[in-house]
Formats: sequence, structure tokens, C-alpha cells
Amino acid sequence: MVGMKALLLDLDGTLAETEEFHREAFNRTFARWGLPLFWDQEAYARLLTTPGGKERMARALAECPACPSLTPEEVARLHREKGEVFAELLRTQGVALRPGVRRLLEEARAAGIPLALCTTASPESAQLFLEVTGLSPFFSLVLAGEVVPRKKPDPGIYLLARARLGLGPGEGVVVEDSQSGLLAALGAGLPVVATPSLYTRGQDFRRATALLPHLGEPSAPAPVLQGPWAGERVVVDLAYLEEVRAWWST
Ligand code: XBP
Ligand code: MG
Repeated sequence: MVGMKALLLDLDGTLAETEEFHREAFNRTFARWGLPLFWDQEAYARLLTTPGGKERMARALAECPACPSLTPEEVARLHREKGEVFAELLRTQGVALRPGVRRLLEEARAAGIPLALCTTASPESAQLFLEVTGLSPFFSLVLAGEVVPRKKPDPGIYLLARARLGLGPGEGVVVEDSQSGLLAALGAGLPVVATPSLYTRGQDFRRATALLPHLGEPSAPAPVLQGPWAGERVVVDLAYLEEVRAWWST
């Protein structure tokens, strides 16, 4: 029996490895503006601890003595332009979903379980991603960017999702790839399946209800590193998510 009332998912790093497109878009935008900033993978991994592209740019500018001081309006424009470059990259190159994502979304939809997308990325980037991947029809709720005053790890976005979906504590399950997303969801009273991504693999996931490298496919199940069935290989499906809920509430 499925008692789960909703499935909530993060976007960047969780549904797909999109961060390299974001990084490329930030760098191209810095170059267009003549700013002496370039984020290699190492710098970007460090900067990703600041969720939200605009906040990340503002932080890098503040930490850069050689950069001009930009007004908040200019930073907002810089971020909008970055979003346009990101959109162009996504449209022209497309992006593959991570293993098990489409399978799990299809199973949830077939079972009538509402799906919510909860991301710190801008609404424009989130909508375009859903279009490009054909996932738009799956999500009944999309919460993005500045829909809440404080971004993850603040629990605000998941508390808002709970309110919109009418969920009590533990009535939904969250899938996240980062520590900040994990803390946001736990802070909102929701169990979390963590599937770390390219940029988040070294983060602390000890508080995740379940930890796996990916959601798994029947042909390639995922090893459970922590949580229900630890040490076994599983396909994260609705039955497994029920076990995650039971594990969380004990
Ligand atoms: C993802 C992010 C996003 C993107 C950039 O965090 O931090 O900000 O890197 O997108 P999460 P924008 O996966 O935890 O939501 O530039 O559109 O903000
Ligand atoms: Mg993420």
C-alpha cells in the first residue's frame, strides 16, 4: 500500500547533471561583461555552497578585489543574462536525465501521486528544463528561485510545498543531491533520499534517510549506502519510498 501523498524533487544535480551548463553560462557572462572572474570546477564546487545563481555571483564579486562594485540591479541583470546563456546551452545541447528519474516519475504519475519540483534555480531555467526534457506534464507544482525569501538550506521552500500540497510531516518524500537541499527538506519535516551528484559527492549526507549514488534501473540497481536495505542493491520505486518513510518515522 502506498501512503505517500507526494513526491518532491530538486532539479539541479538531482534530475540531471546541469551544473556544468550553469558553470559555463556564468563564465561566458563574466567574459561578456569583462569581469576578471572565471570559475573552474574546483572554484565552482566551493561556490555551490551558496545556493542560487544570483547570490553566488554576488558572493564572488564581493570576494574579488579586482572586480568593479556592481549595484544589486546590475547583479540582477548579470544573472538574467547568465540565464539566457544557460537557456541557449540547454536548448542546443539537450540534457540526459539521471538513471531512474524518468522511471520513478512515470510510476508516481501512474499511481496518481502529485509531483513537486523544488529548486533554488530561477523559474525561467526550471521551466525551460522541464520543456527540454519533456517533464512538464509530470509536475503539478513548481517552486523556484525567489518564491521564498531564503533559499536552501532554509526549509522555506519545502514548508511552502507542504502547505500547497496539504502534507503533514513525513507524508511526502524528497529526492535531493546536495547537503543544503537535504537540510532544507529535513528542516521541513520530510524524509530524504539523497543521490549525490558530480559536484556534491564529497558533502556530508549522514543525516539522509537513504543514501544511494543514483535511483537505479531494473537493469542496474543502485547500492544502498545508508538507510533501508543498506548493503543491498535496489531500484528506488514507490515501494522503496514507503520503506524510507517508515524508516524516517521510527
Ligand atoms: C542549484 C543551484 C542553482 C543553479 C543555478 O541548487 O544552486 O542556483 O546552480 O541556477 P539546488 P540559477 O539544486 O539545491 O536547487 O542561476 O538559475 O539560480
Ligand atoms: Mg541540487
